[in-house]
Amino acid sequence: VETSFARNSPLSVQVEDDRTGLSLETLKRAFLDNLFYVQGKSPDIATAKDYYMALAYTVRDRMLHHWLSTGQTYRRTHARTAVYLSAEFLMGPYLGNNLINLGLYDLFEQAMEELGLNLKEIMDQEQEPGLGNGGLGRLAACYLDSMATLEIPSLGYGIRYEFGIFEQAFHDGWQVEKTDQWLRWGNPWEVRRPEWAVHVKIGGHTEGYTDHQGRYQVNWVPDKVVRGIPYDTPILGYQVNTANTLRLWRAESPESFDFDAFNRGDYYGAVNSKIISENISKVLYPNDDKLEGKQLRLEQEFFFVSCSLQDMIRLLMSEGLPLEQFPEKFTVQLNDTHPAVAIAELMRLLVDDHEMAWDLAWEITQKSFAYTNHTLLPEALERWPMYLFGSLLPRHLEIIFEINRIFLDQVRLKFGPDNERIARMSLIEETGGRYVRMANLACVGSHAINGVAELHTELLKETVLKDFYELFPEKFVNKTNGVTPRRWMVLSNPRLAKLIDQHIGTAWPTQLDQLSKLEAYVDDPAFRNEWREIKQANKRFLTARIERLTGIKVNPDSMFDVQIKRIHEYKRQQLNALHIITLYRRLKQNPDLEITPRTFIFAGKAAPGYFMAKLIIKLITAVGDIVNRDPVVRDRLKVVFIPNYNVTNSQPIYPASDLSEQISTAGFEASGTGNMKFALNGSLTIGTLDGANVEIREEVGAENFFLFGMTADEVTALKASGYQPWQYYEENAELKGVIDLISSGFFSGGDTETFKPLIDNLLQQDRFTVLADYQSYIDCQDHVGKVYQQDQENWLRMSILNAARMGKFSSDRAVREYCKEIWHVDPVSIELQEYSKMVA
Ligand code: Z16
Repeated sequence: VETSFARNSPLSVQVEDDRTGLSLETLKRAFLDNLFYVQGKSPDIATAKDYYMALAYTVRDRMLHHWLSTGQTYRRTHARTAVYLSAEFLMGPYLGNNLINLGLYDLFEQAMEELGLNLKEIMDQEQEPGLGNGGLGRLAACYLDSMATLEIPSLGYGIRYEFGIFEQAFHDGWQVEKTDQWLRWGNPWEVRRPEWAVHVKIGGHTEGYTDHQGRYQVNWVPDKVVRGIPYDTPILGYQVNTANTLRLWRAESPESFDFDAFNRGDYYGAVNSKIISENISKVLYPNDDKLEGKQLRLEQEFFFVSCSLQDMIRLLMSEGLPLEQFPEKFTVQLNDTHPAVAIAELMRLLVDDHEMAWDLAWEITQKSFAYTNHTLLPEALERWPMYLFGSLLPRHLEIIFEINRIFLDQVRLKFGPDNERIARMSLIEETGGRYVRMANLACVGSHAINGVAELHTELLKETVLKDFYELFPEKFVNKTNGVTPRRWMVLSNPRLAKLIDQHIGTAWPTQLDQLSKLEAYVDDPAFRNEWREIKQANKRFLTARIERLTGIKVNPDSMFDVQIKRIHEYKRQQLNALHIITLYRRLKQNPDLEITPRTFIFAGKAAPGYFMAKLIIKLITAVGDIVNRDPVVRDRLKVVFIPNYNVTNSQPIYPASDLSEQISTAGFEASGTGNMKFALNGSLTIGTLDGANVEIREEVGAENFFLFGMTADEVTALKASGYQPWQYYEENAELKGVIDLISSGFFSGGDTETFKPLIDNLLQQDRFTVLADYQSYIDCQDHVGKVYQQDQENWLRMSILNAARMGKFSSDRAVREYCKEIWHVDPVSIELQEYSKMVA
């Protein structure tokens, strides 16, 4: 960061409105004031991090009026509130987003420039809170942005992991993980609220007793208590006064516990019990679509759920409302089954702690919760060994048994004594080991159940939740995912946003359907030129970044063919790799072959325990090592793997992409949301009929979408008929050549062992039908290459039409649907309160 201002700028603070004023001079003074009084630095010794912190506080100071006014308004009006319960919130960096939502980006950019500083360089200093794995956590973040923008009273509750998703590096082309230390430099956006701490019980046993009215009650005697401390972050809406709250819980030990041990002279024990308690919020589990049945994970889930429900009850009572009003005050969305234990915990709080009758408590619980499912993969469905569940949550297990008893009677009433159905629907699995089934609990305890794309919701009804659909058809709804255009266009593609502003006005970021007005310019030469220029400029910018991050020089005039997402067999990065090797072999066989120059860009993390995903990464980097250096290729193909994919690193990629790879096996990607970010920024999609791809294609038009591969039904049918992947290998010479080249050790220094597990798996199992879709994919890619090379005018036209027709995929649309059809929550607009009134 430039330091010229350090020499030129005299310090002058103490101006009355320095906390909140918006003039250029005030912003500059406020920044210097925060640098001096908060960071404790004078400009001559300030580091880049100090500038970031000083700027973050300067921005935060301009959010607090919104935040306090919002809280006061919600309390005063007893606003009905949407609560988003999620184990993950993948928020991304706050500084740029808050500046955009405040409408102060340009002003701050200028203020920094006048101080000899560069806003973008300062923004680069932020360590993003990577408190999520991928789509599910990022969806939660987009929904918070949309709820605030739509002025929906809302609260996000989750866990303040000390270590978020690991940082990814490469050694010899293999992924290695490093801990994420996002809190190392402090977090200027959060406020710790110890005054609202709560206690959470864990373990122990239950005791029955008869209360003063002669009623049977249960008392839970835990063997451990942890303290949950809320950390609050304001979530600004775009160009509105609303600032909602994201409340994340940190686990600590209750003072009394440390104190007891300390008094016994057991200093080690006192400190150790503190460490054990703090473990609960220590680290995010890095699995996306696979359950790791660890005790600590169940403790995390219960911990944040219990903290959050206790907090909601406190809020309800602080407004003077009775407990019976819980479902009128709050509607609680369960982001997957991770928080589904909330159903049992609310029952416990109502029945045991507040002595409410079971039937009323159950009515309140069912009215309060709704459940979103994000996957059909059976290995992702949460089920907890019953002994583990019971040892941690003995009272909840009893409650679940009772819910189950009543529920199975209901099943019998409707379907008769169908024992197989009853076994499938029971909240307890009893075939080979006993488990608590969290999806079943979520379905029974919620009034609404949704999938995240039309196809996904239909498949849910036909497969994993079929029995529940037959029992409760009225509960099932679809809510196709969306993404926030503020972060994914305005912030990350400012040049395109400006061009759009100039042609259709500035309402589109909150009314994304207005993008359709761009269709009028699809044949306008000046507009088309600018569209192309912007894509080129974004590609040059990414090119420089790629060289900085990987040392690889790519050609910004080549097609940028991009697949960025978690590495998973069902997402089929290996199919993409087979295509690259196919093109490489063609060039080796015919060096003068006319091919479209392409840069293949990958990014994404593999779960640390997922061997096959790590091997896929190794394959891609190994292919890159060969292809990028081979003189025969003459730089016509390049393969880069951008390390440490996260929100920050993804933001410059979408705007610079030509081709978006959405190539999952049909029926396996619940929705996808990256697919939306690409198309909104003018990339064309090559994809299967999976997840939201289906709806994207419907919107942009089949002629503007590169479709390939089997449908979900065809995949099912192929497997039912006995899929034999090796037959595809034997019958397809080009595919055989590609597979044999990998097997020969060509990409592994002659070693034939490295990729053997991957190849054996493809030839023998191929659960995700890679080989069956290979030819269709290659044909489609050949077509893509031709259009890009030979029909650039048409490509540009398709690019514009894609963006123009993506209005549906705003998270604002998704949130409006949740509000109308599930939550029944209305907007509450916020007037900034006068300070004197706020004190009163
Ligand atoms: C996740 O990100 C998703 C599903 C899941 O079971 C667990 C995690 Cl961490 C993803 C889906 O794979 C993706 O298709 C979907 O778009 C996203 O959740 C948001 O719904």
